[in-house]
Amino acid sequence: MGLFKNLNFEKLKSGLAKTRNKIINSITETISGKAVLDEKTIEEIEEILISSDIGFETSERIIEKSRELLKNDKNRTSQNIVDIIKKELTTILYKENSNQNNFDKYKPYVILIVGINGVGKTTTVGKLAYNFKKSGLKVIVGAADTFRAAANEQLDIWANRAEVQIVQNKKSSDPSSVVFETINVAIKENYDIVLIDTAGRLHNKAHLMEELNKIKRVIKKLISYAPNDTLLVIDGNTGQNAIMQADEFSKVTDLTGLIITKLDGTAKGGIVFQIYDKLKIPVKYIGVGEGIDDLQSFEPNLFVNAIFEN
Ligand SMILES: Nc1nc2c(ncn2[C@@H]2O[C@H](COP(=O)(O)OP(=O)(O)OP(=O)(O)O)[C@@H](O)[C@H]2O)c(=O)[nH]1
Ligand SMILES: [Mg+2]
Repeated sequence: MGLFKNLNFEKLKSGLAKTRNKIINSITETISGKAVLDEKTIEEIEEILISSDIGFETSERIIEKSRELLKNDKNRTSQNIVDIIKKELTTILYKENSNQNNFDKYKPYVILIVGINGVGKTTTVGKLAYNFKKSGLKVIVGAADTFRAAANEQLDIWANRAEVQIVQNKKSSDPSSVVFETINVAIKENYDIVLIDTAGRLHNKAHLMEELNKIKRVIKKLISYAPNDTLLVIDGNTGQNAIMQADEFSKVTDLTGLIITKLDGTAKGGIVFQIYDKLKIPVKYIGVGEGIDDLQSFEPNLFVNAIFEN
């Protein structure tokens, strides 16, 4: 059973165009024509990094590191500083790179998708289902968003597009009962992957957060090792607030990874570095468009290259 890897460098590059423009093009403009970098230029670069949502502390550290390495004038060339920034950003992403899934060890492999309202959970479930199906796996999705009336219909459309099975219970207002049914079908009918879509919930609403734990308990009752993954979906446009969302969800449930969506529409893609640096939770997938094929596996090197390469 193979882990799906959806990687398309050109699509990633075009998806990250706004972020690239914000980070690298600004830096390139600042240093262009300067054979040797003075202190003022380095400070300007620091400001660019901070304003790209990489985060204050992370940016400070990168600049400190740069200063250290650029001690003598011979090294203070424009290309050198770009190389250093690139290397530092890559290192941040590799520090927490536990992007190993054991899809082949667990059957069914259960993935619970959580997050606040409107971040792209349902869309991402559709995209994931499509990718897993395409890589030859038997996929079932559970419509556990019983909160919004149109949620069932929306997931149904995605399940059709991805050509996978869906379990929904239009009469029940209890997400746990839909989850129970989905897992049961998955066990009986030998599914490889179970994807559970949940309702958007604000992290400061205690009863909604508690509901997540109930869903998890129900899953565990049927399959003791599951859920294998609890993935928090974050809208890439969110900026600083993304850190808070991840913090709050972590308090009530063990997150195994993040999915950052809508990176195509934002210049704030630098948030991925801040998230890694502060939260130490790996990013598993990123969304770079609304289409079914617009979810990519997160590969640190590729991500950094897509931002740096013109
Ligand atoms: N541009 C872009 N749009 C996206 C991406 N992912 C999701 N969207 C859009 O974001 C909007 C919300 O997506 P949903 O999947 O409904 O979000 P949700 O988290 O399920 O929303 P609730 O269930 O209401 O909490 C839709 O218009 C999606 O098309 C992405 O990677 N890029
Ligand atoms: Mg939804």
